Amino acid sequence: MSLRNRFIIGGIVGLMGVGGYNFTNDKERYHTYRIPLIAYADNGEEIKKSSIRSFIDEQTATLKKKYIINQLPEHVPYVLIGGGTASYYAALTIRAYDPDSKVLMISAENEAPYNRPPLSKELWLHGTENVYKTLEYIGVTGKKRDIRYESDGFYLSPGALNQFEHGGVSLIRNTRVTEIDPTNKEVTLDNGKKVKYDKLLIATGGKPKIPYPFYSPHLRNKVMTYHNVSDFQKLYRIASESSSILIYGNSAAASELAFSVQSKFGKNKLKIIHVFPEQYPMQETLPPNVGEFVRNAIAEKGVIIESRAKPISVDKLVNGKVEVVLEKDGEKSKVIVDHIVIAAGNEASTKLAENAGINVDSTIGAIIANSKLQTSHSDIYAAGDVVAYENPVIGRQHSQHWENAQITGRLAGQNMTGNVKDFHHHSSYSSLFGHSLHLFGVGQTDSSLKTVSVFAPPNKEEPELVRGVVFYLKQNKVVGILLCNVFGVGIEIGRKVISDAHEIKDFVELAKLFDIYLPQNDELAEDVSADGEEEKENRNEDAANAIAESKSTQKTVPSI
Ligand SMILES: Cc1cc2nc3c(=O)[nH]c(=O)nc-3n(C[C@H](O)[C@H](O)[C@H](O)COP(=O)(O)OP(=O)(O)OC[C@H]3O[C@@H](n4cnc5c(N)ncnc54)[C@H](O)[C@@H]3O)c2cc1C
Ligand SMILES: *[C@@H]1O[C@H](CO)[C@@H](O)[C@H](O)[C@H]1NC(C)=O
Ligand SMILES: CC(=O)N[C@H]1CO[C@H](CO)[C@@H](O)[C@@H]1O
Repeated sequence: MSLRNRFIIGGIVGLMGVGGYNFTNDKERYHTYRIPLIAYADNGEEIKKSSIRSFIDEQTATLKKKYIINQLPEHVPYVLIGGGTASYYAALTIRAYDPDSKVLMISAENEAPYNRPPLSKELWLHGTENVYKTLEYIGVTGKKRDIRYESDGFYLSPGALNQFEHGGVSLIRNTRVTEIDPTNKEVTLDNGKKVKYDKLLIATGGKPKIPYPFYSPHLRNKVMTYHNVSDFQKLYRIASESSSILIYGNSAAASELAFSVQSKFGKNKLKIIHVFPEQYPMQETLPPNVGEFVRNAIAEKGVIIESRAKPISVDKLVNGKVEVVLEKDGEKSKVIVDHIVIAAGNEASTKLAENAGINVDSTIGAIIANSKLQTSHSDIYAAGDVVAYENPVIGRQHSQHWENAQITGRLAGQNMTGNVKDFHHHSSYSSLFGHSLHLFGVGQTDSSLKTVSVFAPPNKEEPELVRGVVFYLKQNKVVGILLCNVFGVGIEIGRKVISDAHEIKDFVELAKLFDIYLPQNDELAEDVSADGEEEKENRNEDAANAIAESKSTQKTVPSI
């Protein structure tokens, strides 16, 4: 490597050091970086401007990989396997319930989490000019939409995870989890690295099924499945160059693809042949009449539909085409095409779980979870296409749909945070008695405990309005707090006081944390009027406060 190249790489490293290690944001970083750069290759030749970008991309990718691997924390509280819809919504929900949490997503895919359904619809039908690269389409509202859930900047690099006090979501791409060790609570990645977790989510989705006779190594570059962005890009290229494609399978995605690809490239010379052994499209989910609607819609676009057709054999021909022998109503026929796309449903990716001893339902082919999405191992959850969970009403449920992935992802995420933070232990409640008494309790508000009360003195104008705080104690540590007519952030402060678990000597000082002293102006009036009461008069500010400990001691609180 020449000195000059080393300089360039040094520059990249330097830049990486500055911005909080947020490599995933490097698209933006290039804009600031590109300006004065002249790049030289090893042979000393200048690299032309247009190729600088790819040169840097290449160098960065190598560094990035190395750096990310080195930066991988040894332990991350929440580890999510998979970079699909279920995993994404679990990450969001974990962050919502446990705001400072650190979440690590490990995804076998190149792309950050994205919305899969448009891959067989919108991207073909309403894709923008460079949809192949941008993955953008025009939505129903006429606005440009991107299938990705978040821009790259949303995700922290794994190294940054431990540097940010308030945590975040980190994404490792192009990386598979190869093993789960539930005993040591650790996962192994395909690069050999290991990460420990407190809570683990398996959201590995499914793999496309390849039925006989299409599964054969010698057909590999002629037969493709269809599941992800790279498949979309591959098929887009193939469809733009081919004159015939056979789509095999009777899934919704198969019918959609036949319709969409024919719509997009039918005006070229492309002909789609849609083959399936059933009577009508999407027979597994649709009644016959609706199935016929689908058939008509696809046929109208010019797709040739071969229903009740069973593939017998597939062979590669010398001219690069493939020959498929079909059997239909007892008769054999040959179809010769440029390419074959299989869209015959998915098989859930349960292997990882199975190898870890997690219960899997082998008839359904899915990980078994309870109604909380918890697997047979209490710290391991599962969501999305990969899980069959107990639905209290309908029993064990296995769905391979987007909304199910979203909902189970959210539920699993929420449940995973269940016991993580003290914050959540101190549940709060409120009790209202008209406008005169609003009680808010947090923690253990049990009257058999010793209590200390700090109340504002009675107000002449409103003798009945009490305002104060009660501390519930165990060994002089506050375990519960009751707020009387104290509004605002009092409950949050209460939670903090309980979590801190300090031994308290001066309850008067402690009480000053709460808003129990009457305000100077209209503050209270605003508070209360929000609850329907109009209080505009000034109040008596002399805080000759009284404190009453349950076992008799009386103290006087200084005025404020
Ligand atoms: C073309 C197409 C069209 C669709 N259209 C619709 C539709 O219109 N309506 C609908 O409801 N549903 C539709 N679906 C189904 C829907 O997309 C899925 O139900 C949903 O994506 C499931 O989400 P998931 O997160 O469970 O799994 P996936 O989205 O499959 O994500 C799983 C992720 O895990 C990763 N992974 C797997 N194993 C590992 C490992 N060992 N280590 C690391 N990562 C791993 C995968 O790479 C992937 O990123 C469609 C699916 C496809 C393919
Ligand atoms: C996309 O899915 C195909 C199977 O349809 C698989 O072979 C390929 O590895 C996947 N690519 C990525 C980037 O996940
Ligand atoms: C927060 C939450 O829902 N936690 C639950 C997670 O699942 C276990 C097992 O069902 C429950 O005990 C928790 O209450």
